[in-house]
Amino acid sequence: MRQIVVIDSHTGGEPTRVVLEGGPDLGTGSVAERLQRFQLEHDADRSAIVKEPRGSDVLVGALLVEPIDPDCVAGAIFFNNVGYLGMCGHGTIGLVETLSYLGRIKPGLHRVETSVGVITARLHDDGQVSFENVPSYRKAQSVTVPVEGMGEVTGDVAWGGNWFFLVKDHGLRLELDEAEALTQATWKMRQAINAHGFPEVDHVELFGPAADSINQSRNFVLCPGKAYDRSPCGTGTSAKIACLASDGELKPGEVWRQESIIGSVFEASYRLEGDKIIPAIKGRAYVTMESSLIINNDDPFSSGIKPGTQSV
Ligand code: PYC
Repeated sequence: MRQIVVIDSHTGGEPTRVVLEGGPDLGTGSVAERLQRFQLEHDADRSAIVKEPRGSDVLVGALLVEPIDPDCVAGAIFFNNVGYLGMCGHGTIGLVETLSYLGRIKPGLHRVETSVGVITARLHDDGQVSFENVPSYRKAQSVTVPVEGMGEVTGDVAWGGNWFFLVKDHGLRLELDEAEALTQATWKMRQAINAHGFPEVDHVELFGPAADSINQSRNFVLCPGKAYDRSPCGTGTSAKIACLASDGELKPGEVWRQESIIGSVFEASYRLEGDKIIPAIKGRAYVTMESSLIINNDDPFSSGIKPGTQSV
């Protein structure tokens, strides 16, 4: 019998489970090397921590690891119901809120080591969290792909810490009561973009008009394991910022308010470092639960419900 100590939070509705104690021992090395070890030797723990019956398809895990860089407050490996994430924006905000809840950090700047680079986050006095993401960029503009049952769909392929296919013209209504139809449509778009030269894309992001006129846009984001992001998606908003900057539609320092499918909002902007676009994302997380996961070897679902029996 093992216990894994976790703290759950949500950022704009999207849950994060930070693993404090009892997770796998990944030894030493860079966060990217330890992520590989997690994947190769301890993947059952990923599954036990985030999947049913202890979690759900929408939950993102963040395993706290010792950072190599002594200036970093923590290292973090992000993961979900089907694998590992290079970076996770809502998860970073949830992690900073969790460290603050634990009394490990105070308002100010904090550096976090991820598998794709060091992220600088600020805990604000009012509890909001902002972070500067990894350099983000558009890889391909206006890629047209044939999508089953939808005809041709055109979008951009961009990196914001994860890979996205970003689509503006889709003819779909971005409302929560359409979540099932939006999931099916974006899943087909993902298959189409993967089959047409972009196998790396594992998130699809649809854009439409904001419900609240103080925001610039609303999105729907399909995550790799077929769950949709309840938040506006930090890495997805970074990818969007990279496209807007490349199109000359957003100047450095100008604010873009991105609304999610449930109406939660991230404030985004960017600065230039040479020719690199460095997005900054601001949002708020709330701690929802402190608990210990019990992993009992007699439990047939001690490692979560396996593919084939899961809901995706
Ligand atoms: O906020 O970057 C994000 C994210 C990725 C997947 C779910 N949320």
